[in-house]
Amino acid sequence: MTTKLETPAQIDFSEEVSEWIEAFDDVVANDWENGAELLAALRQRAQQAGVPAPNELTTHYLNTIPKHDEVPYPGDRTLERRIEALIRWNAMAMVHGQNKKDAGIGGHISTYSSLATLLEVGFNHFFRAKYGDQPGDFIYFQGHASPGVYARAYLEGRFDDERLKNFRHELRETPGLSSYPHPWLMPDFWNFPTVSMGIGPLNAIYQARFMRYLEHRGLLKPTERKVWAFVGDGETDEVDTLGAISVASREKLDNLIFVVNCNLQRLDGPVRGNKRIIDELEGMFRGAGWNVIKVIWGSDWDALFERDHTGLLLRRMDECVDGDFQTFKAKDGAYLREHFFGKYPELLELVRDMSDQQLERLHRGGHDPAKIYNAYRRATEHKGGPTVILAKTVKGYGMGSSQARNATHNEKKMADAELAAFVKRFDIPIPEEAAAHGTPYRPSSDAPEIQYMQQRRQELGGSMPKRQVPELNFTAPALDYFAEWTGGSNKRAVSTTMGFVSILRHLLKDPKIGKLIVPILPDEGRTFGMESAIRQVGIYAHEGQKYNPHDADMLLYYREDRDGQILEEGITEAGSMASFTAAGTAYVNYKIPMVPFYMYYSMFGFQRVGDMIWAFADARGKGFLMGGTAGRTTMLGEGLQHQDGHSHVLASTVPTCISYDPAFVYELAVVVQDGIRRMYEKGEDVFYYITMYNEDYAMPAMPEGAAEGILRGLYKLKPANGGPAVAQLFGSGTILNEVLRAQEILATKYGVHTDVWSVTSYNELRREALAVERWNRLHPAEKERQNYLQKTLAGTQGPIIAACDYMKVVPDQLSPWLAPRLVTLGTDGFGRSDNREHLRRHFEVNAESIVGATLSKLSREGNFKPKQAQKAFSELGLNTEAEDPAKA
Ligand SMILES: Cc1ncc(C[n+]2csc(CCOP(=O)(O)OP(=O)(O)O)c2C)c(N)n1
Ligand SMILES: [Mg+2]
Repeated sequence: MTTKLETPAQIDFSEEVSEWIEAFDDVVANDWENGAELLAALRQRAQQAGVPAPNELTTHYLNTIPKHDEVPYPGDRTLERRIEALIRWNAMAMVHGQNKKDAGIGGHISTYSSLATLLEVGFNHFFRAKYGDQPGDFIYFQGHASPGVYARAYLEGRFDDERLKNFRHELRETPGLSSYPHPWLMPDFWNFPTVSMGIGPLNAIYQARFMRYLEHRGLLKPTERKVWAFVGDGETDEVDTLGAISVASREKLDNLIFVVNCNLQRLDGPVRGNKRIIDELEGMFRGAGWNVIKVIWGSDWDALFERDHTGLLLRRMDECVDGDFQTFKAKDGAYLREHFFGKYPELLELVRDMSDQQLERLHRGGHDPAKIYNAYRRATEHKGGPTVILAKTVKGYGMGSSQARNATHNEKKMADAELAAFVKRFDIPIPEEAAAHGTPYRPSSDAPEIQYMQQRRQELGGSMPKRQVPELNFTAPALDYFAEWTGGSNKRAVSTTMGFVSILRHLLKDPKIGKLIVPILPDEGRTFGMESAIRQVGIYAHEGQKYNPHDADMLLYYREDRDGQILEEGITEAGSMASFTAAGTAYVNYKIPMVPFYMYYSMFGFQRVGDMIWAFADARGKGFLMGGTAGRTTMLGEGLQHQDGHSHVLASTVPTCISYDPAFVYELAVVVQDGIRRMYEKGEDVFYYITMYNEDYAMPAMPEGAAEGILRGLYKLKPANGGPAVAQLFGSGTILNEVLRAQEILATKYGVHTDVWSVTSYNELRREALAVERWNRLHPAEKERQNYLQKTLAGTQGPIIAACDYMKVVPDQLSPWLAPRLVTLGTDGFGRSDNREHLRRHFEVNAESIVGATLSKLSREGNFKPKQAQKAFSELGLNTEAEDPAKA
């Protein structure tokens, strides 16, 4: 590209400096790359000479692409303007119409009104629905702009009027349109949930990275596919939005494009009233190594810049803060003349020939298709790293008196007069009366604008967004494939974590599905004993291993590889969750059924990235969350912040999350096998949460016929020996060992015989029981059905003492069907640093406490002498007057 600056430098340089500038201009005119080289050389020289030459991260408040570098707009501007106007109207009509007939149903107009042109240029010229037989670009839409996306789909003929009218009325006869992008609710339409701010951009980064991972591992054909993330400027306040931007540059993700819709406002007010958000973001993204393209001013400003030979116009812009810019758009042209141009007489002179109306219509870059097109073009052609486009827009653009007002975000209804004005301004051929009711309007399918938009989409591969799940063609390994783990550890003391890692390594070696397994770690691999897997399949590193690892001469050295299989994310649970999301939705996005296993400290899972897990479920993600170092008393020594006693409570809140708390490796193997089968062979939209412990003990072999009970959540592990059982003991996770010890003590010391049950999932037992209960409630005239719990426990005697390493509320979930038999022991309260023995005594989940609880309950029921029960507490070394651990 050669460039000749035709305008003189718009700054008052001294004569001497002007000469230098002229020389520089000549160099640039010859070849801009020489210009860049010269500048770099000058900087280096300045540094040698001790002349301060700091790297500037922000540039003037100008478009990054100068006018003379622009290419002409390839589309039909008239037809595209028409299409955009129709979409604007229908987006507004659907929100307005709903609120008119159902006040308070809500919806957002102003986000889309600022975003419309940014999306339309993409839809007409960039967003590809496929690359040959390969899936197309991925678009993360700003969630609150969904009405605009629906309105376009409506014009494309993808929805009928009824569906549009049922926006936010999903429970009516015609399925309505969901408020925001939710694949769960519209599984053939939306791909990516984005409405919880910050989650979209974060997931987009890791999506782009996962795309490269698949390519480098030879699982995906490299294409020009892009990940586009449309982000609100207010949304950049979320740590999730900016927290991982350095990942994108480090990984050289030139398949990633962020478009920040800088309408300068969030919900309550300006994003940066006293500063400029575009400058701030420019500095941050450039500092992080991104290619930054600012799209600030529309083409009509170009003429003013060309005529301004003093540099004053630029100076005036650099003087204003966002609060000013917002006010300029909330007021009229006369105000702009007086308060913006009016500051300098030369600027007033500059716009002397323009009417107030013309001034009012001076566009911002984010509303100018030509500027946007050029930015997108540059972004898609940019190599070596990610691009961010900072597009300046107006919130509530075209919405009359609501435009750029602080209250505009919540604008759902407009006054009849404003609607009429809108229809007139955008030339929508519907009567005023219909406009006031928010009537949708769609020209006939042979209208030139509709033909044009259809043709554009056809050329780009079809409509978007669109979600299509392929046939997975996946055969899960049968249970006997896991015989090594269902057969027990042969008296060797191992943990469920160790058992899992060896299962994982086995899966990784599988000739069929091995390559589909994605182990994900947030710097905890060694804690889980993953060194051998690191050596076995390597850590994914897009540049390979450029250094000689210090442990290269050891068997289990730290191996990084371009086609490494492990995603070692470093210390970022949010980033790891984003990788898990990309991998767990690859079955639909890339049509490759990847099976992710994300291993992490269970304490830093649901409570740390719970919202991302919710979005993962919404996206119909599949895979295994493996909560390691689980249990409030099993994770010894670490104390209050590490000891997890509630992740199962949180797991139960996610409808598609199936959770298990296995005690033995065979239980875990059965769950993993069934999980792979259900998710990938049967295609169920569920995912798994499995807790793993780091306590070593001998793993028994799986009892005959236990598999079904393991999966349903309960099976009898060890029946009473020496007499009929007078009580039932429930145990799960590592605490099952305490329960087994309690069974022994009760029998030998107190002559009390009990059955021991392994409860692998209280959450699943409850769900099944609730479903049966619902059926019974809805069918009072039919024979009452029994749930699995009732059927399994039928005929058992005595109280049920349930102990686990989780909060009591976990087993308490079964109270509706087990009360008054049920007594629960759990780990309510903050963690403590100590060893397991002391922790279990403190939380009253050790064998002795279980014995005490059993005798106490039996005595309350008249089946054991109360005084003897009381005595037992002291015999067992239990302090009955200790502080309640739930409050300690
Ligand atoms: C995590 C989260 N917090 C709060 C909200 C509520 N909320 C919805 S829109 C919005 C303002 C968005 O402002 P911005 O990102 O600038 O988008 P704009 O509508 O201006 O394009 C807020 C706070 C949300 N959706 N998600
Ligand atoms: Mg905003």
